[in-house]
Amino acid sequence: MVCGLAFADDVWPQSFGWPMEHIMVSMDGSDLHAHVNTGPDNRIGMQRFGGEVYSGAADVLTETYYSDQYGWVADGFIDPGAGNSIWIEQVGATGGLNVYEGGMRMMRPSHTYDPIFGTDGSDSAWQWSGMMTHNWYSADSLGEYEAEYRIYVGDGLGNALAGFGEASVTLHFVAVPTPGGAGVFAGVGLIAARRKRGSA
Ligand SMILES: [Cu+2]
Repeated sequence: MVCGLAFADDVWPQSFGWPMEHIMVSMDGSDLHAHVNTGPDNRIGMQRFGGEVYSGAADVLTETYYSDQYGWVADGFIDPGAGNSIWIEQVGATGGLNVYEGGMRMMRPSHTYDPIFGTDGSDSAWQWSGMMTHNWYSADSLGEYEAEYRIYVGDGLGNALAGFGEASVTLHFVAVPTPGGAGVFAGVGLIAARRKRGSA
């Protein structure tokens, strides 16, 4: 039988990081605010699960270090006005950090896994639905990564609208070997070396 979209033996990327780390976005009149509890000293870990091959469009995460722990969440009621949207633009990121569109963590088979935020030539701005969205971050190499965002009110095409405040937030990641796997100590050494170089 060849019909059906999901099969029992489908393999989806793992949502291993708990609790969820929410980027809280709120609107106060015409002003936007964004808040996240992580920083350079408590980064979100990205892990690779060697040998797992992910189904469908999720294959973009196969053999990469990845995480969907960060999620965009509306804190209270957000009303950007009829026809307008909240847009999130990636204004800077460490080279080698890729982002793919996710959604609710329980709905992994329905995520698009489309490249966003400049990944693979995509637009740097992403139209947020306002629903909890956990995008997938991934990298091919161990190390520390950051991504900086501007959150603004735009029209349906992403053009920023005057009269609204903007917000910014920076997300912090570290790609680490999967616990229990070989090479844990080598990985830690590599991360320490990178940090030292970055602070020089
Ligand atoms: Cu969430």
